[in-house]
Amino acid sequence: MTEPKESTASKLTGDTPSAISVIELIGSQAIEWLNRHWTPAHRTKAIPIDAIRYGILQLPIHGVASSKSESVGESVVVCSTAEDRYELHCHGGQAASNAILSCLRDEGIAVKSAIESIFETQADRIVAEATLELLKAKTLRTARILMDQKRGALSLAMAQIDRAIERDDPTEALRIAQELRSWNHVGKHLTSPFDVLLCGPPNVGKSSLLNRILGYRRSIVHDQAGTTRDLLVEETSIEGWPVRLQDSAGIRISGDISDITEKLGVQRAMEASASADLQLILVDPLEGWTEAHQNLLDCKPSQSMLVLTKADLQMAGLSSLPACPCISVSAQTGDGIDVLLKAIARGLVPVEPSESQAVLFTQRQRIALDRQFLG
Ligand SMILES: Nc1nc2c(ncn2[C@@H]2O[C@H](COP(=O)(O)OP(=O)(O)OP(=O)(O)O)[C@@H](O)[C@H]2O)c(=O)[nH]1
Ligand SMILES: [Mg+2]
Repeated sequence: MTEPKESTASKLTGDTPSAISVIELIGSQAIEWLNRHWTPAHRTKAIPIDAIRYGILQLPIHGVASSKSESVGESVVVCSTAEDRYELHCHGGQAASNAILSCLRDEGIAVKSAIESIFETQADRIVAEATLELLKAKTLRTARILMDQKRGALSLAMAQIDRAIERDDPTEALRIAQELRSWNHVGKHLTSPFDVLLCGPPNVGKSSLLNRILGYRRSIVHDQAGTTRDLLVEETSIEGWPVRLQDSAGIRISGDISDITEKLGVQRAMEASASADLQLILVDPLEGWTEAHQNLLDCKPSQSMLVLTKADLQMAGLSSLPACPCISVSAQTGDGIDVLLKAIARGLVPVEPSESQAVLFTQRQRIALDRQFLG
């Protein structure tokens, strides 16, 4: 005889104050507990699957109440989402959810964190991982891709690889794996941002452009060269992709630099250039293309974009620029900023995964796939 599975409860919503908290109750004890404590506004106590019922939950003030006067009533909406599975929607303050959870705990229902509960109740590990990552998604665009994985796109692709290996068809298995890997540059950034660096010589307008993209004055702007000394980092989203935008110290050829703070700032900027997913090399048309620009481009030729700044000053166009995507902007008027944002998005993700496209989205999944093809 198999042991009956323990009944569990977990709070699905976070701990910050909100209008509503949601507690999930799973297992055979759930309905027994509801019948003891919950009085529906309807005459019937039945809660069919997918139905939504309003009622009052009578909770003990301290421990188990022996009379109604030692208990408090909480308005709760109960939904049954599957057999022996219920959601309780109560008031959002800590008091209501804590009272419900401690009553459940006192009456033998195991209270678990939402994460523990997701992994215990979801047989498909990838779907459980997608549920977790979805909680961290900051944009609709990335949430849409994770939602596809939660609905089974990646699990299906992994099952197809397993079946191909079983029927001794390594070519097909490898084809599916290569297709999956071709989306890794997107999958790695569904919850952690792309690094986009603004770099170039002093005074080209890096800080002004950062402020214009963010929409507020995050960085100090001044006509004195060498205003920004340290790396300044701010998270935002560009065309629905999460981005860590970095403003850097103006880069000059190190032989010209005597100030130690400036030297360290330039060093940081060069390190950031090496690790950036995309660098925007800013060029002031009045100053033109310099050796410092060339050094930055040489560091990352395929992940660089040139940005001609101060377009409002209407200086003569530059003729001797390297062959590289180039956009003209004015941080002062905003001209060209929309075009630049679209170009950044295209530079980071040239093609977006189509609907239901399988995408590996955790390090564990990428390693697991690689291991399948070792040996
Ligand atoms: N007319 C005009 N001036 C601009 C524009 N962008 C920046 N500037 C001016 O250029 C000067 C330098 O701007 P910053 O944004 O501080 O330049 P930076 O590249 O961050 O400079 P450092 O931090 O010193 O390396 C300031 O006087 C800005 O007002 C622009 O689009 N149009
Ligand atoms: Mg600056």
